[in-house]
Amino acid sequence: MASRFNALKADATWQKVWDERQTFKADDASAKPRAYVLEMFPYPSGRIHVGHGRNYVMGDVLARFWRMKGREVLHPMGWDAFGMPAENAAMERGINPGTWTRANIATMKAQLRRFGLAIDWSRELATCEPDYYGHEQALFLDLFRAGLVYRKESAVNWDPVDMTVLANEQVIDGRGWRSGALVERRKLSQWFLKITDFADELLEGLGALEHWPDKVKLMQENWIGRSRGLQFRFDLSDGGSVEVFTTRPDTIFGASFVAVAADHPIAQALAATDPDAAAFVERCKQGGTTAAEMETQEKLGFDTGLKARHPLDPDWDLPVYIANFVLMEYGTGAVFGVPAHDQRDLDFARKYGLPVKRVVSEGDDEAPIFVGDVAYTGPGSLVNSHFLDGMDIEDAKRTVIERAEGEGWGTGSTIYRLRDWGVSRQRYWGTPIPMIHCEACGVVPVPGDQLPVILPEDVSFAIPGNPLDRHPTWKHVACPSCSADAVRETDTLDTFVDSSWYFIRFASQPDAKPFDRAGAEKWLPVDQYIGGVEHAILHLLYARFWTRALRHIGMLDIAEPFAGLFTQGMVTHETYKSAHGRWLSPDEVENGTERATGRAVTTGRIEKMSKSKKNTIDPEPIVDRYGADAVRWFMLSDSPPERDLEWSENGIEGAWRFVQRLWRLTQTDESAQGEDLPLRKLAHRTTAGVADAIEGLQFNKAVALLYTLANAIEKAAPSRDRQDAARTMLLLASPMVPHLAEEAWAEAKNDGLIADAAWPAVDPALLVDDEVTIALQVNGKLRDTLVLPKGMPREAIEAAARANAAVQRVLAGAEPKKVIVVPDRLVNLVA
Ligand code: ANZ
Ligand code: ZN
Repeated sequence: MASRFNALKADATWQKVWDERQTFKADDASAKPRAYVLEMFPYPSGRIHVGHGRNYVMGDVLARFWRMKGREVLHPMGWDAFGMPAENAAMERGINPGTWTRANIATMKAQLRRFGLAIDWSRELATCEPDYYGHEQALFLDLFRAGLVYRKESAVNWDPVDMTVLANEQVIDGRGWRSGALVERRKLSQWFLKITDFADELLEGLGALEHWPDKVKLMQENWIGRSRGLQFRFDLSDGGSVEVFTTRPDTIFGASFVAVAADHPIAQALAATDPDAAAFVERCKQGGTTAAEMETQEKLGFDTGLKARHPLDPDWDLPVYIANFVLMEYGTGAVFGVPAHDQRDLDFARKYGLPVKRVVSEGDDEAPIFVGDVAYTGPGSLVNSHFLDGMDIEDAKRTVIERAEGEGWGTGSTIYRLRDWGVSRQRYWGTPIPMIHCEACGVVPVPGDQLPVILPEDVSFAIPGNPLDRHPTWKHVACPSCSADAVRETDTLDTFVDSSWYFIRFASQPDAKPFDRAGAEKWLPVDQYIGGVEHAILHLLYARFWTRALRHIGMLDIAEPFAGLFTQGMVTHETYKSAHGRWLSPDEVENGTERATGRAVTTGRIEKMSKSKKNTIDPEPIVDRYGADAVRWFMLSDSPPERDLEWSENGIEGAWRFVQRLWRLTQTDESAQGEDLPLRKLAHRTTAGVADAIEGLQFNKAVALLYTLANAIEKAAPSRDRQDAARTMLLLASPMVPHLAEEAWAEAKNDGLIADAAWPAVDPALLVDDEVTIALQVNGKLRDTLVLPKGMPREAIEAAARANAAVQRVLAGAEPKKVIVVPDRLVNLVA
């Protein structure tokens, strides 16, 4: 019997055994109840850091637990393998993106395997391989045929120096991240998916997602941003009119100006004849396209000279401006400004000296002239508003909408912040969009039998721009419909498309089609999805949309892809800077000095591990030193999983000591006899508690329960119950420390693997507390408590109360006039 647990040896042994026996292969044909556990698949950026590790270990514990509970578990892994970093590596270091990506996958897979994860590797997929993205192209064309894909002009961020389109995150303070050049907005024809058709469904579907965090549902709700309001028309002094949308029709008498977006037809028409207007419109094009950026920009306007007639007062004219804070893409691209009750409008009005009239008041101040620079956006009643005066905001909204509809100048309407999903990316390393441009026929989809459209990998990044455009042969094809010379679409799909259906492909992966409907429906929805909160909006929304779109076209009858969602915290670490202000990695620092130079180091904030701050920790050397189980245990034990975990070497050492202790405790004396009821009860309670904790993803709680059980076993004298408790503890700990568990299981001469063992049964009788604490009162005042067996008869309880020393002292020999007994709760002696 080994006295010390040799973790490295056990890791290697059991990982090999699980592999050879295909222990974690999910059986599609199984009759057991199913469970699908999924962590968001990683981007193969280079190496795994411990933050990734924590994510996969959490899912792993749940997957192993559900197997032990008798479920057929699907727990797959793959690679979100397209994306910009591969192109950056190609540009910076001349490495081919495919080569770089595949090498990273190999490295990261080997690293992940060291954790001993219970993964069905037979279903591994990488989105950069034609056997994945080819099916994606087929699905894209299915959606196209169903009318859910269309093409339109849309603005992109254009870097005039690098001659390339930039993603929003590549625009930093309005400049290209590489060139530093001021970014321009340009219009390009791009492909869109009609996610807005599903806006109501996606919003209302959130209601059914009971096992999702509220904060994520709220973020999705805000992103979809359904607003109800009034769309109405102002007649203009030039005989035309302008439509505006407002969510605050109640404030209509507080209007001070009308403003249109720079790309609104009115602005465009004026710019065509007025050079000053043209210059202003041009100026509005600078800067990024994000709403956040537009929000923070200084408010700027250009007076068009036009006047807008107030719909409720023929004698009231409002000036019409072109303004940089009005977005063409939202509502009608035109607004009326109410400075007293909207901050942007107030900033604008103060800048251009426009009237600011109060129309909503919460208190006594009903003065029409609004002072100060903070708009009032709270509740209240209407003032200075003719027939609306005295109404609350909701009444006033309803009244104005009714009036507008009655008089025919407006209609109540609902608009959404959600925009259709632009999926075209002017990038190389992505799924080619399966479309062909023919001069005669226009845009022609690639016929199904010509899929996949394979991304050529013999490309060069020596010159800026998209290598697909420059490839000598790739884009030149015959038009599928007229056979004339035509060219392929050179844009690729947003990588969020790749991650919108990978969980379906994991569930079913035939060669000839994206998935088999019945096969996929067996596993879906994912029972527990685990990932970072940074994906709370886009990825989850797109995957929900894609799933609903497939249902809409009859390919899959699943409404929501992820029944349960858990967003885990980040792993954090201190940051360090050298005397020269360079970031240093934790390995480069020792006792507050830089290892290489001996110079003092500045210790910075504790931050989320990231490559840019060099504060990442590579788990591999740690696993080499302590074994996988200690690392797993630490990741699970230290803080609630939804919170951040600060990585520390001490924490790992503590975990390693506990693993050794567990090992000693499971080496029990086989011949021990005798009972230990309290320990037996604790073991059953712990079994129930750990199961609840794992199912609720409260791993730190499960760990705490196991510590308590371990302590009790350590203190207990040898007995049959102690031996059973140790065996129970091993089973309960096995999802977390699976290598140790297998080793101890085998040493104890059990048949089979502990990974295949059943979760211990709980005897409910042993869970009930059969002792109760009874309050002892004299004249209603608490004097002591009694611990008695549950369900004692009244007389016995009363006798015990009378015999209590504290009670006797207070009574001082007096006979109580009355004794009130509430069985199992309290005794009150009234003297
Ligand atoms: C008058 C008004 C008065 C407004 C007031 C707000 C407060 P949400 O709720 O986010 O949907 N708006 C409408 N279209 C716009 C566009 N294309 N670009 C910029 N702003 C636009 O926002 C709706 C409100 O945002 C609308 O209601 C409109 O301003 C503005 F006290 O109309 B409001
Ligand atoms: Zn043609």
